[in-house]
Amino acid sequence: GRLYLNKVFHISAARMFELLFTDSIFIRRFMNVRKITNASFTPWQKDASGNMKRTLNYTITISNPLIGKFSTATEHQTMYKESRDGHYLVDSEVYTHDVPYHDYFYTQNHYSIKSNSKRKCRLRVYTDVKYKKQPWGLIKSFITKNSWSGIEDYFRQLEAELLEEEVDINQGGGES
Ligand code: YK8
Repeated sequence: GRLYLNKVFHISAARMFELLFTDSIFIRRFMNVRKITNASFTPWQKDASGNMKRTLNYTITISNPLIGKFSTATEHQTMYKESRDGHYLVDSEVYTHDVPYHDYFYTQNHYSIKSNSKRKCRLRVYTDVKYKKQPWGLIKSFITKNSWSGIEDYFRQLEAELLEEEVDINQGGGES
């Protein structure tokens, strides 16, 4: 896997969780910026093992004309039951349904939001491209290369938007 984001924000851990993993104004706006449309979220629900799960469906806009312009995607998120106020652990699996070779791979993201102090947290995101079946070598490197660049771009922008949100939160009368 690769570490795409590893940064301390002047945002509490609970607030960070809310921004990223609830139907927040922030995430709605971020999806708009990324041209992610038709988003629907199921509510968090406890599964048999005590973890929390939810599913997101959306349409992503792709800038690469070789791949196509849009793809529907499904994201399965699991928040581990070990998560509590100070430390949230969320895994997500993203399946893109309409890109070439979509039945060969998916993306796994590990999010860690760890409280640093009352008003600070560290956000880490690890990502891995996983293969359900082994494609021909050239195809595999094509998938991997295209995935990394798309993922890198996404998390670079997420970091930038979070930095703006951080300014807003810390100017806005300190209700963070
Ligand atoms: C989530 C990883 C791969 C995929 C894409 C696939 C190209 C396939 C190339 C062919 C389009 C929001 C990505 C970037 C779409 C977006 C996904 C996002 C950013 C020719 C073989 C969607 C995080 C996420 C994870 C994986 C990303 C896909 O919250 O290149």
